[in-house]
Amino acid sequence: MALPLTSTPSADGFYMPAEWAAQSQTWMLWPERPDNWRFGAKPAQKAYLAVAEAIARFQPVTVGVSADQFENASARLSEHVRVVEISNNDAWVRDTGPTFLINGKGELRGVDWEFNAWGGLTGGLYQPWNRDDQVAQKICSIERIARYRSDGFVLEGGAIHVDGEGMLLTTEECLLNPNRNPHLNKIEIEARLKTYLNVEKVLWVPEGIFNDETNGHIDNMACFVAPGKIALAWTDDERDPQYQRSLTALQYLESQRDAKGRKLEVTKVPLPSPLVQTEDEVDGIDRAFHAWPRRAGERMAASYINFLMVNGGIIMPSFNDPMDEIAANIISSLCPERDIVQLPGREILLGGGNIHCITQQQPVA
Ligand code: KQY
Repeated sequence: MALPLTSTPSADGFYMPAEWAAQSQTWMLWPERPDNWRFGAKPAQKAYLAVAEAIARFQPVTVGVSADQFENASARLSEHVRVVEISNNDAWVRDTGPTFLINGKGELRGVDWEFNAWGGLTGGLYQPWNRDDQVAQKICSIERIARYRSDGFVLEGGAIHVDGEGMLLTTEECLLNPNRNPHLNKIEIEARLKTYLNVEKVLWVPEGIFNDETNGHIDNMACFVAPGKIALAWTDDERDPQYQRSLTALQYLESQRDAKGRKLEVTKVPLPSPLVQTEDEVDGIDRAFHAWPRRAGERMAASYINFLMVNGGIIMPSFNDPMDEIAANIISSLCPERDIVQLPGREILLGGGNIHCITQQQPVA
């Protein structure tokens, strides 16, 4: 086994590029656990398959699959998608896969973040998570790239966004939650982010989307769409618990400058009307002691911001809501050079995330 590097990305001149930088492929994992995905994960598998095939129209895709599901996934996915065996505890490669780094000299490396299932034994979503914690190492090994391991520092890829020009966007709600790194304060966490991702400045949005089971991942709330430009999840409904969260984020972001001194330009992207889990949906999920229980009537953290950039395109969720088209038009106006592909996002949302959470871009070195 290749041991992790003992140096750091910033010392070695490696950094995380923006999502709009050229990509060589996208990684996904295949969903199967019946205590998170209803009806034995069959509807979720269809939704993931649609995402994989949509991405494959733009660039190569690799899907990691457990041994048990290898035949099934291989038979269902088209010949445009590579299938490899990667055991896992669930299918959120944004959080369990590596964060890929480049050095501008043709080299690629990965950061293998310590993972604790979004909160470990204090609010984490399931246990064990040991296989999830090995996903990044396995992907780096398949790609034959060196990796940095962040032992002692828990992070998920969905908790960060970067502009590739020195800026990192995150939320206090997630990164300062004592269920991630209780031994570190804000300054120490910021120092780790700078070391592992080689960024100069960290933007701390106070909170993410209301009732997000990741403790407010930024990838559901706001993202860079270009240098100096941010898209932010928004509601005009002052009675919605999301309103104050989005307003505080807007006021904070509009008061900030980026690492190049640019004033940030923030565009509001409306949320769909509040979506709740139905009794039927919850009924299809296996009850299990070691998994987060789902309840009918509970609001889900639906957001159009949870989209993925691919070469020449954007793959974003729709929710069968009048805002679907409005949100797609706004994202299209922010990224006019990209084709927008909207895919039904509810089935993925039922598992606790969306398209950005189930994908991981690998940049061109
Ligand atoms: O938001 C993400 N990056 C992942 C969501 C994970 C939810 C697990 N049930």
